Amino acid sequence: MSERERTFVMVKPDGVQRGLIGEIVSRFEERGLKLVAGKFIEIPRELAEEHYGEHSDKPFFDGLVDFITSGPVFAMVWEGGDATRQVRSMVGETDPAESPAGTIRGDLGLDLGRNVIHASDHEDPGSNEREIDLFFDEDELVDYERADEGWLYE
Ligand code: DGI
Repeated sequence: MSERERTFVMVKPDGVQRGLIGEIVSRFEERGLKLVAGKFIEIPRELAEEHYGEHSDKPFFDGLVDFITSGPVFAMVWEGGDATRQVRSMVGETDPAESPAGTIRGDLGLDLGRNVIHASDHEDPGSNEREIDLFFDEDELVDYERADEGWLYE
C-alpha cells in the first residue's frame, strides 16, 4: 500500500479570478484525497519570495512574485496515499501547452505564466513538508477520518 502523506496545493490568483476554486477542489475530492487544511489569503511579498526562492536567479522571478501577490489565492493541504505524486500527475506539466487533456493545467490553462495552480514537487523530496510549514500553522491542520477511506485503500 502506498504511504499516506500530506501535500501543499494552491489555486493561484488567475484560478481564483476565473472562478476555478470549486472545480479544482472537486477534482481532488473525487479522486479520494482528503482535505486537511484550506485558507483564502493574499500572500505577503516576503512569503512569496521565500516560497519561490529556488527561482530567485531566474529572469522570470520578479514577474512570478508580482503575479502570485497580485490577488488572493486558495491554499490547501491534501492528504492521501502518495499524495504529492498523485496530485502532480493531476496538475500536469509546468507549461499548460505541454500538459495532456485531463490534467488541471491541460484542461484549464493556456500560458506558462498563468498556469492556474501550484502543487508541491514530487521530484523534490521534503518540498511538501516545507511548503505546508511555510503556509500553515500546525493547529490549522485537521486530523479526521473521511467516511469513504475504507473503500479507497486496499
Ligand atoms: O512546480 P511548477 O509550478 O510546475 O514549476 P516550477 O517550480 O519550475 O516554476 C514555478 C512557476 O514559475 C511555474 O508554475 C510558472 C513559473 N515559471 C517557470 N518557468 C518559467 C516560468 N514563468 C515564466 N514566465 N517563464 C519560465 O520559463
